[in-house]
Amino acid sequence: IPTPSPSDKFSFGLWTVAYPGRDPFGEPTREPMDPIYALEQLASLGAYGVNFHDDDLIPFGSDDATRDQIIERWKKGLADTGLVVTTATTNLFTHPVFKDGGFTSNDRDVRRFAIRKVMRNIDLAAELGAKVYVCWGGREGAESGAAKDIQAALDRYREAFNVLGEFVHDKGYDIKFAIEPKPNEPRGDIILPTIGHALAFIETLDRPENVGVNPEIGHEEMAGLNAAHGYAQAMWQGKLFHIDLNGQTGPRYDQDFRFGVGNVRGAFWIVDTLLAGGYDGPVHFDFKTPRTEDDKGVWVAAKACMTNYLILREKAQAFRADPDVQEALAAAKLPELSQPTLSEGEGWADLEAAQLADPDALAVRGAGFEHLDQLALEHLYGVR
Ligand code: 3MF
Ligand code: MG
Ligand code: MG
Ligand code: MG
Repeated sequence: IPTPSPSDKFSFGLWTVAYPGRDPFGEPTREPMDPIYALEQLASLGAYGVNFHDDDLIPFGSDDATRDQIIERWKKGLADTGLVVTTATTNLFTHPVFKDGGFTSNDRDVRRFAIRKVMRNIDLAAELGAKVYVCWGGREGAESGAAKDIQAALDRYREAFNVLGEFVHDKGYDIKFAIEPKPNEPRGDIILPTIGHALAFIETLDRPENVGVNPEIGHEEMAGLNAAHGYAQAMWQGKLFHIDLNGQTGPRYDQDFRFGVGNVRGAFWIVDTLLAGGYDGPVHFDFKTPRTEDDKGVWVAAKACMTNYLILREKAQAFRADPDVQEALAAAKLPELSQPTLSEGEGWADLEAAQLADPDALAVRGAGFEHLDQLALEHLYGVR
């Protein structure tokens, strides 16, 4: 069984391991977790980095002196454990003030408060060396049609990112933003529900080059989408700034299982896609340990996220290196897909004049995809 090490660049949200097991139907089943204890445990398991919401570390409403004390203690914990702050983010969803959203609340005072809250935590993120600032707009949305003017809300969403982009630029911070799409939960419908919506939105911003996406496997699968395809398009557009890996079994509530469970086959293709695309950012997990587990179970689950990634990484590499697979890829014309459809120097007029292959003859050719996929499954099932 492979062992995680910091060179694998595994990172965890503080909120993931510290999740105490509260759900919409039940009280927490675990005690609140000391953030320093979380750092120590993560480091001992071989993790590389951490990611946190402002409120994960500094309770909402803390006075400045308390805040400073907490930050000093956190910095010491980081230095002692060697963990890196890869990413930071803002909680714009827990406090009741955000019940109708942060950046897109109908209430202008709430929007002003939300942007300020983000600015304050970006200052801290920069101080701690985070390179990516994640924005999950979980409360940006609606339960009913007239409640939200979506075009006006998108104007305000854009305004918020433009102001924050200006802020980061003026302060000279080396920080990029990553928008995390999600289709629903906690709102009935969330704005920027998928990777595609987010990518299109980003192009409307003042500084689109500074904004990418942080797609979560579970969120895409909640929408019935192929998460690996979404990751691939985000990389193709140079926008995969960060990732949230976890497990989900189909379109239902946001399960946040540990990575590698749920849609196992989907997880295999995610890892293969990340390797193929050369993703080199933190390999970040956003999971929740089920509330049936005690503290020991939390660390079993956290470690398993990393172990499962390493297992799938080995399998994806073995799949790509297998001569039978290479033969099957060629038979399935994968290399041909990388050839431009028109030849060098050819234009539409040449195509119009060209002698084409007979479509009926083309139509009878088998694609060979079943053989190829069976080889992948045999690697995944561990018999190759
Ligand atoms: C909710 C999420 C969030 C985001 C986090 C990062 C609380 O479904 O996935 O976790 O990942 O806010 O910004
Ligand atoms: Mg999530
Ligand atoms: Mg989730
Ligand atoms: Mg997430």
